[in-house]
Amino acid sequence: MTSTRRAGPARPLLIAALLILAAALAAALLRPRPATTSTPAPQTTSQASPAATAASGTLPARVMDARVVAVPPGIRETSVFATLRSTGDADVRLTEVSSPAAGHAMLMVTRTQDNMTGMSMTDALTLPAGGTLTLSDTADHLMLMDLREPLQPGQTIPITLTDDQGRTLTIQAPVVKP
Ligand SMILES: [Cu+2]
Repeated sequence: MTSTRRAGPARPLLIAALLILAAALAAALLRPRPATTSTPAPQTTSQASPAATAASGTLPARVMDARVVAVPPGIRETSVFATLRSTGDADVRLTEVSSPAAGHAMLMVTRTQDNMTGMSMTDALTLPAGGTLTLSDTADHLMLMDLREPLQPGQTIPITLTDDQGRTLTIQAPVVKP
C-alpha cells in the first residue's frame, strides 16, 4: 500500500482549505434559492404604498472610492473596498452581493478578538441611517469568489449590492493594484 500523505508546510494549506470551505459554504447557502420568477415575499401586503410592492428600487446610498484588489493569475478570489454613505433616513441592511466577474460573492466582517484578527462571512452589513459604512481591509468588506477571469488593473467590475427589501445598487469598481 502506498501512502499519499505528504510532509510539508501545513499552515498555507490549512488557510487555503478554510477559504475553500468558506466558499463551499457560501455556495451551499446561496444555491437553494430557486431562480423561478415568483413574486417576492409579500411581507408588506397590508401596506397600500406602491413603493412597498415594487420588486426593487435603488438603495438610498452613494458609493465613494470603490475598488477591487487585483490578484495574480491563479488566485480566484479578491476583496472589494469602498465607502458607502447613506442618503436615507432608515438603516439599510445589505444582505447580498453579486458580480458577473465572480461565481459568487460574500459579505465579510473582520474582527479582532484576543489579539487575533480574522474575517468571516456574515448575513448582513448595516449602513446606518445618515451614516457611512466603510468597507476596507481592516473592517467589513466584500469578497468576490470563483473569479471567472484574471482581474487586470484598469478594468472596471460591476458589483451589485442588495438589501433585505430587494433594493439594489450597482457599483462600477475599478481594479487597482494591492
Ligand atoms: Cu475577506
